[in-house]
Amino acid sequence: MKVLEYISEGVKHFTLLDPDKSVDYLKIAKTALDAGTDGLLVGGSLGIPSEELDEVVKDLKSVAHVPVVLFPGTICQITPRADAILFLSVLNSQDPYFIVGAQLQGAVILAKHYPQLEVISTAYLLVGDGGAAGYISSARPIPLRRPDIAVAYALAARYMGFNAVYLEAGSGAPEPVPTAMVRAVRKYLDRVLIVGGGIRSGKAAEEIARERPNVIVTGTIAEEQPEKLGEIVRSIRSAVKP
Ligand code: 1GP
Repeated sequence: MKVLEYISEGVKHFTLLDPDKSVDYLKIAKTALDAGTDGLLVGGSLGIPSEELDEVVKDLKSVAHVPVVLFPGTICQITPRADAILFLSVLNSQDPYFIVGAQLQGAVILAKHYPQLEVISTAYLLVGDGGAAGYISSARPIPLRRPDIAVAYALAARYMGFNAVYLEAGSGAPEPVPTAMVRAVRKYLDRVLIVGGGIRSGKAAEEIARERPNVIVTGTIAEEQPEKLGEIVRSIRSAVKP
């Protein structure tokens, strides 16, 4: 099954592993897999050498029975060992490089060298704090109280043909993407919706899951309080139980 198809069904939990931050990525991944995470995202705002990324993804693939998906912060974060890549365009960046510049460089690498890698075109929208991703990509984050602006961007992404929209509060953000914003975007978006950033509790994950995004991503919690991952995964499952 293609990864896009897999994430289109239900509400899944993905664990973000940032190899630049976590030396213990394999340990974190195993904890997340034991907790029942549905997939692993690999990447971060700052790069690591591509040979290292290759090794990281190889290691993760050896333990994971779920998809391993690239979440590149730079064009160096591409390896054919992953199952898919979120081909990100930061639609609310003020710098064309992050909207289409890096993408044209990355597209050539993908087409020439790794045509087998599944590509999931993703409109990446920074919200609220925006974190390191927002800072580095020169984004003008969507204010937390303006779900209408998020909807406008999501509609633009849909009409532009993106496979997915990713609402990102930023890694370690003080608060997650507001549920009202997720609800508003879900209402208009008939594509994959991914939500992440600042989710630290089962309650926060459950509230977001009730709005039926397709993927909820947590990263920091896996590094700082891995014991909470089980609670987060269970909360998502119980929120969407028929
Ligand atoms: C993925 O950046 C997030 O979208 C991860 O955020 O580290 O705050 O969980 P946290």
